[in-house]
Amino acid sequence: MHGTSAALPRRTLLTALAVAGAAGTTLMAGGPRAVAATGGKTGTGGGASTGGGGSMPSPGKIAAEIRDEFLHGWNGYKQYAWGHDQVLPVSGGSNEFFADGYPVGLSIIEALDTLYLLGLDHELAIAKKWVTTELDLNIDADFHVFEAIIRVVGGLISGYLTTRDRKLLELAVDAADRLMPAFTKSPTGMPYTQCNMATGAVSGSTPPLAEIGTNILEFGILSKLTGDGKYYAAAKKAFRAALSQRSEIGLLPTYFDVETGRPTDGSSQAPNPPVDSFYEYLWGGWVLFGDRDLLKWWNETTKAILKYQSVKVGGDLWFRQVDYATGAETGTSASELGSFYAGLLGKAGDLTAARGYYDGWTGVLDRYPVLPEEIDYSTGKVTSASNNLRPEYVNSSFDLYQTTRDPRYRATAYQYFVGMRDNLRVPGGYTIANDVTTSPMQLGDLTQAYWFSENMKYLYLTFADTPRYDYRTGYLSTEGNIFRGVRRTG
Ligand code: DMJ
Repeated sequence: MHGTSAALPRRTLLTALAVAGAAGTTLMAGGPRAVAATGGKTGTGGGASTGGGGSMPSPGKIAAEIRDEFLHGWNGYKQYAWGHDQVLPVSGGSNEFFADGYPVGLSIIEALDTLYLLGLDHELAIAKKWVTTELDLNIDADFHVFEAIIRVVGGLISGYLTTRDRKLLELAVDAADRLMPAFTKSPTGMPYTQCNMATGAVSGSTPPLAEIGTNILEFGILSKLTGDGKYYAAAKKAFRAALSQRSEIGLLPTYFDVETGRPTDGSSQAPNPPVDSFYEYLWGGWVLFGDRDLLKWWNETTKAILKYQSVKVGGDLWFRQVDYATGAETGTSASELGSFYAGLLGKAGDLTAARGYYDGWTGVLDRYPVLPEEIDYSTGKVTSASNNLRPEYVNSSFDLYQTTRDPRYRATAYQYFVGMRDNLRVPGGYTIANDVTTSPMQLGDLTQAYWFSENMKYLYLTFADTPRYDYRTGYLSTEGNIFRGVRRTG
């Protein structure tokens, strides 16, 4: 059933569907939901029911299971790929994420703060030693600016915040300084997509929104830690340049020419990639830095997205693609990467929309225990059947559990964990899947480096009650890096 076109069962209550706040109605088929599938409306103390109808261990026991599974993946990386960017856990090989032949130990950088939060201090010492003695970013190769900021700069910052080893901060500053030409050489301040880490040569002049705006958390923290405002100023200038291009109805398109500042397409794809974290960082920047411009931009753009793009399907909420100038529908696809947006909406106070969107994705999880990369929410069909070990759904589970303490978010996070463990665990760690619609699933051969920073951290923090994290004030980046809420006790 590769790329299955088998329509998902229709809900009995699939009737009138309203485009929230916009005129007109559209008929959509909702994803399926086994009755009581989110099951977590029960408590999570010993033996609560799960989405799959089984029983759920206590939170402490689940946290211990998650920690063990993290170690399983970590040990696979150590055995087969130490010092390389990513492990191929099936074949026992490795690959580099940024540039062939130029490893930066990306999985180690991504794991640093997770190792701290999970209390794996011996492993943290080994990881930190490798980074502080081996990592040299003077690399004559093009790095993807967005990825390098969220993964390398962000991983080094959270590594510093959890260990207080100043060498990690120095490395974070070094990485950011090597990437700064992408911003400073741009006539508009919107960053180029690629930057040579040794020479500062830039290329790639039409980035999407996510690549323009997903940097103010990393750069803002660096400005705070170094006292040099240039990082924050560069990030905010990029935001301002993009936001100046909003249409009269308040929406943004997806791609921009950094040299003219003008859009190169006309479709608003929020909250899907490649715009997703642009909006996440408006909200996060307000929370972390109290910048009222960012709050205003968040409020204005979110209002427009909800008005023109949200679509009610039964009790669920989805987001359609629209012409950014007119609001006319251009597509009905939903990327798993967009599922983080439920948690973001919840954190920002719109729990109705957050629940509706989360419930939509939970319906897909009930059908496919490992989420497919993309569906068409209007038909329920899977349009991309692979899974890249994605963390976004459980990112939302974590955020919504922190926000509401509703046990159903723990139950569905456990459902996600069990689905991943039952299907993507291999002797060398955890792997991506080529097709989640087959049984058994067709597996690929890669542990994404972000698995060490995101999936297992969101899961662990959802169930553990670690004294190392301040659950009240904590804030994680789009890559799951801890930027606020580190507690140095315990
Ligand atoms: C991660 O690098 C980050 O979560 C990013 O925001 C989106 N893509 C991956 C995970 O899917």
